[in-house]
Amino acid sequence: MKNKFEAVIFDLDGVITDTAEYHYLAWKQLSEELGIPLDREFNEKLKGISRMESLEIILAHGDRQNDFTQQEKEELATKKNAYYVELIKQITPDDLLPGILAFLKELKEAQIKIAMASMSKNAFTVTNSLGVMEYFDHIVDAATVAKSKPDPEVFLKAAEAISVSPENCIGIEDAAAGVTAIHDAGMYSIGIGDEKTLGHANTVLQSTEQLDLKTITQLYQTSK
Ligand code: B16
Ligand code: MG
Repeated sequence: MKNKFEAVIFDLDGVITDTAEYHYLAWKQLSEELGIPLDREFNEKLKGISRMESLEIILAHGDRQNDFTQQEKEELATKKNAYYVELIKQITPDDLLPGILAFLKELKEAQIKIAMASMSKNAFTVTNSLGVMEYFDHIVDAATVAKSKPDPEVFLKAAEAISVSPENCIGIEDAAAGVTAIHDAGMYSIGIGDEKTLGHANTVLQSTEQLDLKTITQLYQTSK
């Protein structure tokens, strides 16, 4: 049996809070202005993907990838962010997903390190509004990450900052690209959501409510 894990590295959007929905609404508003249809199924492709890369995926989907200069693309991304920033103004501690606060408290008490690996440049603002900043030993600044998920960079940066080797970390993600990033970082992965999109995770839980120390310790220690 494996030793105990030493750290949990959380994704933000879709794991700690449901900002994934706000990202979707903001992209939908922008894409409607561009005459590109966007639905929830297509939106799955954008989860965990950086702002500029998400825009490229949407433009390609509408066959409009060659219609804009780089500067115009940057303006479009800024516009989407303005819609998003407006939506996240409503966030309060009530927007923590079920079970997350209790889980953070449990980890803290057990002296397990806690970090965040989000691609969002709004991660600090959102975490602050949720009132859980004090639980995190480190939050990776997305502006310092060169390669978006599914690249493992953001998870490796988080582990390095808290001085825990990747094999002693558990990563938690709601996005397919995020689960791939955790694997390629050499960590144990827990997917939150649908088995169909997250089947490559070591474990899939339907809801954050199922996250507790006893369960994940058992899952991690009995894994290969
Ligand atoms: P921003 P995560 C990701 O956050 C989101 O899943 C993705 O939809 C978003 O485009 C990306 O952050 C960048 O966010 O535009 O706020 O910088 O899931 O890695 O926490
Ligand atoms: Mg996410």
